[in-house]
Amino acid sequence: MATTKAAPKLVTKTPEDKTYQGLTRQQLIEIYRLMFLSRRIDDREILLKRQQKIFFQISGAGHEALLVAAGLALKPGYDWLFPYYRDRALALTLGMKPLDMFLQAVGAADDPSSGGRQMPSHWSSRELKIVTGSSPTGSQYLHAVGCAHAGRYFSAHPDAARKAQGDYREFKDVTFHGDEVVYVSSGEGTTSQGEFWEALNSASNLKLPVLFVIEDNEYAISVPCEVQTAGGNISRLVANFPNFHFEECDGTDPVESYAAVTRAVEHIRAGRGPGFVHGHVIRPYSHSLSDDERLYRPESERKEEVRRDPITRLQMFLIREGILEEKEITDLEKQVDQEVQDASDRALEAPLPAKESILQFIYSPDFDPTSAKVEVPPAPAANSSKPGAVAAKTMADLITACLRDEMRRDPRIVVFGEDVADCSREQYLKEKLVKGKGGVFKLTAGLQTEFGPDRVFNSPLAEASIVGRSIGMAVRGLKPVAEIQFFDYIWPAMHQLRNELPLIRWRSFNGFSSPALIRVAIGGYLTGGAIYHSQCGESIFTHIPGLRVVFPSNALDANGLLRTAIRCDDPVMFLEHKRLYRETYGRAPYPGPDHMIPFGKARVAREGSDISVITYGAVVPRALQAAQRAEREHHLSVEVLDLRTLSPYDWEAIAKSVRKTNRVIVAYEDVLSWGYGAEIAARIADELFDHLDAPVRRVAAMDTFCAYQPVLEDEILPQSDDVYQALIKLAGF
Ligand SMILES: Cc1ncc(C[n+]2csc(CCOP(=O)(O)OP(=O)(O)O)c2C)c(N)n1
Repeated sequence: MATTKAAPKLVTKTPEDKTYQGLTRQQLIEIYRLMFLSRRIDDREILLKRQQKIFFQISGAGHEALLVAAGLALKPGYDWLFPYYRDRALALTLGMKPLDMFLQAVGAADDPSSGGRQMPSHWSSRELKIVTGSSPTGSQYLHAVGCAHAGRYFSAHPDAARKAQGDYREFKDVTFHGDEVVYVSSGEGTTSQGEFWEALNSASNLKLPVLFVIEDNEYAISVPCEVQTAGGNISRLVANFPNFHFEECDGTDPVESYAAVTRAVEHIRAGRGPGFVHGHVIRPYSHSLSDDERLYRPESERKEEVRRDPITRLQMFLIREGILEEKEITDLEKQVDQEVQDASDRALEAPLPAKESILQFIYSPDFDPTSAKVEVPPAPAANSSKPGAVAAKTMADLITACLRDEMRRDPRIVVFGEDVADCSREQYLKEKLVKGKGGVFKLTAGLQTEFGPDRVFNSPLAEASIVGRSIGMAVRGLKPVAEIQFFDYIWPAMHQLRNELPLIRWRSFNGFSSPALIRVAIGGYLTGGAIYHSQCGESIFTHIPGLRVVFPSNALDANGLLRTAIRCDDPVMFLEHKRLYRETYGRAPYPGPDHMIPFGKARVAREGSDISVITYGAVVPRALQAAQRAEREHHLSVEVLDLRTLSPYDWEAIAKSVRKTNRVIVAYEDVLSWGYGAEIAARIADELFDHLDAPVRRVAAMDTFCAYQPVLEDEILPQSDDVYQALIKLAGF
């Protein structure tokens, strides 16, 4: 049998100046180096995890080609990025160092992304404008939209970027470029999240410069793409969004990916709208080290995938094109291996975070809204005691007045939410065909007319989007004053409110912050408000570190606290009781444009010496009525303490009052069990036990929902009479 001798391998050197979709030979070598580096960091982390030297691992394996291509198409430190956990190769291409990654993997103090607080692959870098990412899938999409919106805003209003003293602006550097791109990515499984669609909708509608990158490895842990996505291909579903440039490419091929991303980026930089790149990639390792894909993927499928491995494919391409020889590839790989080894060795030696650092950066280290320095009393005219000298204004009036005054003072404030604009179809206003709406409670009426549609605008009916976009805006230095129309409908935004807004600063170790303000109309006593227009639930939010929660009971407090909330450097939830908006109780004259009340300072609404009632919101006037009656009928001297802010709350004032009266009721509108009063009552019992002459009592709503029929509503919600009865009982204990 004749043996056929293998023909000698012919390596035809390509001309040095040949390019591949604009990529030079040198760039292709660099692409290979970055892809290989990314893979090797994954491999090393896997080893370290098996040795129990790190505690979690999730890889970017199989996604490298698409991501290096994306990194090359973007400008480091110029464009903004909201990547997800598989984007290691992107982060490396932009300039993040292997050491930075290993420092996060071991949870070192010097982990630049989070100071040892976040799992590996949760990238963050202020210099590179890689905004701190979280573990929930998809929430980053809305941040990217808000971020792009802010960039657009600052380009149109460059004066707003200026620094100013005395509020959050002192601590926020604003940078922007007219042609910047905001990158955001996820796997194909995450496109099932509503927030993804909300983001596409707004980016499309507003023609925002967002680059959406979908890294489709066909699996979300064990769930394949045809289960996630109707028809199995996300590109087909999104194709009708206007203003987009769409690309679908082989994400294991860096040249094809680079061409696709570059075309999308060109479209975005030219201001024509967002881009969408759907790259088909592979996932050669299981989802994470906690997953074993052999349980749901047969050998045949996994083998087939190996053929598409972007690293081996590019290796072969470089050889075939005569760009590198095998020996040169081996040398390059050795260098990478050494770099990875050195970086991981250094990280393993790195000091761990000090336990004393745990509470750092829950709140702004720069602006303390609880400081007495924040206090500005009402202007003298407002304090005039002459009856009728200054007209008394409602809480609604003074909230609007504060918004208007602050918007005049600070061009970074934008007001948005459902129905908050005067009229989205501006020509109707201009032609004076309509008067304008300005909020379902009319608190933002006239603001669009005065400040224009860039600063006051309606959002789609999507609460997660309102909060998520606010986060992205506030990260960039805007001050979103967003409105949630009814507390009852805050729940679609819960994820953003619990897992994102209050965490941006802490999880990035002060790398980023998001001092957005969320105004929320809350509460019952509406006579017919029923289940879905009467809810309270403030304790759910006071349970979240990092979020300031304010709940004023009267016009003057609402004005002074809202101003502090706006100027503050932390995220704030500002709860406005609907029933108090136009109540006769608690009206006050306009206090001028600078009235500020520090957070965490209660107000003694009524002095007394026999019993303390600790309360807030709409229960304040009810408690005052009960106190007057108890005094009239039983000569009881009741002190009523209005907390004003619920997180932080004024423990000193509570303790002072309880030490004086030795008997205390905590009264609140929400359902009794697990409510805000539980914490206050527990702390009083714990720390003031020696000062108590009777058990701590709570007065609150029944443990049910608020019914429509007023007879039922009255029974369910705590009334003045309930507080009165509790006072009498407690006095007799
Ligand atoms: C909101 C949310 N739900 C569930 C999870 C748990 N989880 C983490 S990753 C993941 C799958 C994501 O799949 P895909 O978006 O396709 O990205 P891939 O991991 O495949 O790159 C799931 C379900 C999560 N992190 N967040």
